[in-house]
Amino acid sequence: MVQHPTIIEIIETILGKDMTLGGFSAHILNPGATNMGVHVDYPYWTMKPPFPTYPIMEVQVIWMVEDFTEENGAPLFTPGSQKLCSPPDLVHFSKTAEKVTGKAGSVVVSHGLCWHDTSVNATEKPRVSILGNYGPKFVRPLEDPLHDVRQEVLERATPKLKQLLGYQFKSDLFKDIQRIRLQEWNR
Ligand SMILES: O=C(O)CCC(=O)C(=O)O
Repeated sequence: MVQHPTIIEIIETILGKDMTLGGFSAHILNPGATNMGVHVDYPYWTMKPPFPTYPIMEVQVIWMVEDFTEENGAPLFTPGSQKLCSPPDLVHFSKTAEKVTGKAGSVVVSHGLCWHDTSVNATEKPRVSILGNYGPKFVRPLEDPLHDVRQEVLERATPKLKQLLGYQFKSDLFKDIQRIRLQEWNR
């Protein structure tokens, strides 16, 4: 899922070809779950505003594991708020946010600076999403995507998957890359 070709094409257009995966997780809104709180995504919430317009620091992908409806906690976004480069304004958000509904298998691709929240799950069933966070390689990922990856998975991983997992930053390899770079620069 993390290397779905259409999604990768969109993200690479925004972040550049050498982006990496900052996190990949399931998000479950159980029946009765209230909204998570309006936010911008990592790493913007660690930074002091005004946030930079460029380079773009994060793109979030929300996979709808089931239908997202008006009632089951579909996310809310304020269109265009990424251009404000500011933390969310709750009053502005409450007046402008729009619920994003869709069929299972649909994907929301959002700029990390776009103000968003989840809504209330007023149904009897959990609402599940899978979240992919992609960022430029110079942003320290919140999770270590390589942590749980078994060796045999790495051995059959595509170059793109290795790149997404930050394989080049594995300490022993990283040293080799740094050494080669240094040689190239000194040539
Ligand atoms: O699960 C969702 O609908 C969105 C969650 C989200 O936006 C987040 O965790 O940043």
